[in-house]
Amino acid sequence: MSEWYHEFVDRTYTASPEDLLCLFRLEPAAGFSIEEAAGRVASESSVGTWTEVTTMKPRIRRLMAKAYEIQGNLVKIAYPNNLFEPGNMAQVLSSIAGNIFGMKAVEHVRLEDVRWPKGLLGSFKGPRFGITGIRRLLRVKNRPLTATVPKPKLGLTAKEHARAGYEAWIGGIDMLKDDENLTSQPFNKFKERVTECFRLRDKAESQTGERKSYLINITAETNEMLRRAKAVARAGGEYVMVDILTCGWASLQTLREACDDLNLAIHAHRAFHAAFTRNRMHGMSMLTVSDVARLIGVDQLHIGTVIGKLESPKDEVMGLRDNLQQQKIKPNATTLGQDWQRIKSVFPTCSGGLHPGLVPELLRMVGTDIIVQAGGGVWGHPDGGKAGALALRQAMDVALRGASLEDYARDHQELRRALETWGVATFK
Ligand code: CAP
Ligand code: MG
Repeated sequence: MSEWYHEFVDRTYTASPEDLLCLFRLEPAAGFSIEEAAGRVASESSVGTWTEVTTMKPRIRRLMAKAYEIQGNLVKIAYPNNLFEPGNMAQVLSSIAGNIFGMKAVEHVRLEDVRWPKGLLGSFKGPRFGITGIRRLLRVKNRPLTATVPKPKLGLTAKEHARAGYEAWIGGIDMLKDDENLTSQPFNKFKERVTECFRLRDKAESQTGERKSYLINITAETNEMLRRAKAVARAGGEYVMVDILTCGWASLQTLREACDDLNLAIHAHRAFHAAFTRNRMHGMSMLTVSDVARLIGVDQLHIGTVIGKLESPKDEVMGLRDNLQQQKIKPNATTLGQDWQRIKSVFPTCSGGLHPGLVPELLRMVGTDIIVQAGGGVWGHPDGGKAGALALRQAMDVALRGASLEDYARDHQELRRALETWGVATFK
C-alpha cells in the first residue's frame, strides 16, 4: 500500500454535519485490500492522484476526503464541503462519481447514496411545485394521478397524437405524456404538436370539467430546449418533460432556472439510467440519481413498478418512493439518511408495462401518492384508447374502494375487457 493512500483512510474520523457523505459498495481488485481500495477512491474523488506531489500544502490537506467507516464492502467517505462549488451539480458529480469507476485498484465500485450537507443543499433550487403544488395544479386531492403515452412510441402525426390525447382525457386520464424518444421528428413536429394538443386539451377540459395536462417532451440541445419551454408556456402548458440523463445535469439546471420565470413543472424521464444503475455492484444507484434530480428540482420522476415490464426491485422502488415523498429520510444499512430541509417533494411516477389488472396490487404496494402511467395498458385495450383510459380509472376506483376487480368488472365493461385481455398477472 503506497504511503500516500492510507492518509485518506481514518476510521477515527467523525463525520461533521458540514461534510458531504458518500456510501460506496466497493470490491477491491485482486492484490488490494479494502482499505487500500477505499483510500484510492477517497483520494481520486477529492484532491489526490497516484503519487505524492511536491505541490501539496497544509491547507490543501484539509480538503482531503476521508474513508471513515468500512463494514464489509460498504465504505463511507466524508468530503469537506469546500471541495465543492455551490450550485454546480456537474462539478460535485465529477468529484464523487468521476474517475473512480475506472480505477485499476477496484474490481467494482457503486455509489449507493449521498448525504448532502445543509450548505450545499441550500445552493440548489429543488422542485418548483412538489407533490402538493402538482395536486393543487391538477385539482386532485387524494387519488393517484394518471398519465398515458400514446403508442406506438413514434410514428403518429401531431394530429393523431392530439386525437389520442383527447380520447384519453375524455376517458378520465389527467395527463397526456410524450414518449422519451418523441421530440420533433418530421412525422410529428414539436410546433404543430403544441398547437394541436393544447387545442384539444382545452376542449377536453371544458367537456369534462376536470383539469387536464400534457407532459410534452422538450428534450433537445439546451438553447432549443429553452425555446420549446417558452412555446409551451405561451400555449398555456403547465409542464415540460425532459430526458434528464441523456440531456445531462447541467442542461437540467439551466432548464430549472427558466421554469421559474415560465412557471412550468418538470416531468423527468430517466431513459439511460439502467446503463449504470442496474448493475448492483458497479455504477451509481437510482437512489443517488433521485437525490440529484430532487436537488436540481424536477417535480415528477419515474421510480419503476416492481410488477411491470422493466427491472425494478421492490427495495429500490420503495426506497425511491420514500426519498422523493418524505422530508426526513432515516439511515439504514444501504442509505445515509437525509434531511431535505426546504427542498420540496417529487411526485413518484410508476410506469412500464402497467395495465388495469395490475393497478390494485401496485397501489397496495406503493400507496396512492403516485402517478400511474400506462401506455400499452391504455392503447392496447381492444375497444380503443378511451375505453383503455376508462378501464384504468375504473381499476383505480377498485383499489381506492378496496373492492375486487372481478366484481367491479361485472358492471364496468371497459375494465372487464381489459381483464379479459391482460388478466391480473404480473410480469415475470
Ligand atoms: C412505458 C414507457 C416508459 C417507461 C420508462 C416505455 O410504456 O413509455 O418510457 O415506463 O421506464 O416507453 O416503455 P408502457 P421507467 O406503459 O407502454 O409500458 O418508468 O422504468 O423509467
Ligand atoms: Mg416511454
